[in-house]
Amino acid sequence: MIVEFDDLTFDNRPRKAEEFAEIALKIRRDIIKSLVLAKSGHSGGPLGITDVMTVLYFGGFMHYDPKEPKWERRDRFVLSAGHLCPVLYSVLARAGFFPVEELKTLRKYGSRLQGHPGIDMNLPGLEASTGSLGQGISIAVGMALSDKYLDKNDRKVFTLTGDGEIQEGSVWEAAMSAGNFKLNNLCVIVDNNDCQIDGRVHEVMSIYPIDKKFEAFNFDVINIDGHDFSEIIDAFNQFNMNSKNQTGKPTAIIAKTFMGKGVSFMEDKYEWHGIPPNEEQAIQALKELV
Ligand SMILES: Cc1ncc(C[n+]2csc(CCOP(=O)(O)OP(=O)(O)O)c2C)c(N)n1
Repeated sequence: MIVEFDDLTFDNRPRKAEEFAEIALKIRRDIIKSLVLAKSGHSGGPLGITDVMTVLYFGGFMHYDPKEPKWERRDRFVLSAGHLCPVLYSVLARAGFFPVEELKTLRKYGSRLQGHPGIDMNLPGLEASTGSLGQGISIAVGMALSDKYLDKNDRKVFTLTGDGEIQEGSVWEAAMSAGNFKLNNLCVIVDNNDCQIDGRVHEVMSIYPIDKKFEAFNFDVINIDGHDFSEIIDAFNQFNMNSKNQTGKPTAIIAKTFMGKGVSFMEDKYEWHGIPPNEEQAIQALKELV
């Protein structure tokens, strides 16, 4: 299958809710294209969290400079659910960190875009190696601790975790630390699609109620529809306000999403957790994503 990527990039600035749809569409198309070429990888989660990632990177909520990826005042994002990397790679490329064309190399031998993110690959914009579930959130807590108490700066740290991932006990040790140390500079996003590798989260091992758990660990919790751009914008604005309150709490945004969002035959189906579309399915998906 011949797959082409245009080289359009988007800037990072406050946008009205309706302006995000075009960017999110571009990213969902990138995800399908890179996965059909890779012939392996995770489709459902990346498509489901695309709207949240689009607002985070293109709504002016994170400070970063694609021309200077290591800018010392940048905010940092840690993809704790490392298997969702097709969406992160697309977002970073569309933000201008590296050529969009490189998305063709997803999961290829020697590529900077590995099946789970590795900082040893020196991919601009990537902050941490992740993929072993339950660890990225601890890395993010460490970053937020050092920013707040050692370097005493006003940088923010964002991390994204899956709702299956939060079955890992280490997630709650990280949450306990974040609450205890009042990490108002930390934003934990939970991708609540109720799907995991082998079933519905509430059937495999229920983690509900998610909001009450984070509240119990002294988080400020915001429940949103993860496909409603206005709600996503409001949530990140709320985190921005929380982050300025030095005595405050960390923030958890619980985003209700649908796995495979945007592609009819993938939507809300956990079977799409860890497989790529074949050529026929990719053609069908790209027909729908217009
Ligand atoms: C420590 C660890 N155990 C198991 C896995 C394999 N694994 C990868 S994703 C996943 C399911 C995660 O579910 P969720 O966080 O809900 O992600 P989603 O299915 O929504 O993409 C599992 C078990 C892993 N990557 N790390």
